[in-house]
Amino acid sequence: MADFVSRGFGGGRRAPEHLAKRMPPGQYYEKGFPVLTAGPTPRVDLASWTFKVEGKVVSPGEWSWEQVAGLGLEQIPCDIHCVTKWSKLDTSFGGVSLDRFWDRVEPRGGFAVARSTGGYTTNLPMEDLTGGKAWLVWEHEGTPLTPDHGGPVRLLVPHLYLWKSAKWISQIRVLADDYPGFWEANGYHNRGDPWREQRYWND
Ligand SMILES: Nc1nc2c(c(=O)[nH]1)N[C@H]1C(S)=C(S)[C@@H](COP(=O)(O)O)O[C@H]1N2
Ligand SMILES: [Mo]
Repeated sequence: MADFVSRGFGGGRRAPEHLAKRMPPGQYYEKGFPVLTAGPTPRVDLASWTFKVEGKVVSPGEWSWEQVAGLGLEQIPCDIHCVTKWSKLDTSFGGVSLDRFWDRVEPRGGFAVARSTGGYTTNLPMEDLTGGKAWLVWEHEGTPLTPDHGGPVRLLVPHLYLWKSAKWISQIRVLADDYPGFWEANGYHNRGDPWREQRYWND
């Protein structure tokens, strides 16, 4: 089916029929990659950037860019869903599973807060960050992640709304208790499962 046939009028764009089952409720089909950032895009210098994993872990870790990139480059085909209602299907990122970091630090808490250069935070249960469901990524569709999309390195948790995928990530802190991040403290749902339409705190 040609693209124009599936484009509705009045804003709500529908996915091509063969992709319809991959659209969570209330989402529209977006072919572009919109930018959504609260505040300015920070400059991250890879030479001094590090990724830290701290908190309730057996051995805290800090990795330089060379060390992160040295863990390998996995291609991650996925669909992404923004709480502002766009979904981008059949896209891909390149990066490394967070499981590689968990193997080294041995987490001992059930929750985590991801923190970005610039101060953005988002909270997730460890269940959503383990078992091949979350990555540090630095490529999008085969090219380096641009600064507006969180480059050089961002978190990717595609099974949850995209506000959980912290751009310009610098740290993950493992915790015994759950503490809301930036949007979660400002009315967004604590977990953010797009298939359950967990957009706002009372959804
Ligand atoms: N550091 C940081 N990460 C962030 C944000 C932000 O403002 N700062 N916005 C979040 C939100 S609300 C969304 S929808 C996605 C948007 O990612 P994109 O701009 O690459 O589409 O990034 C998330 N990660
Ligand atoms: Mo968002």
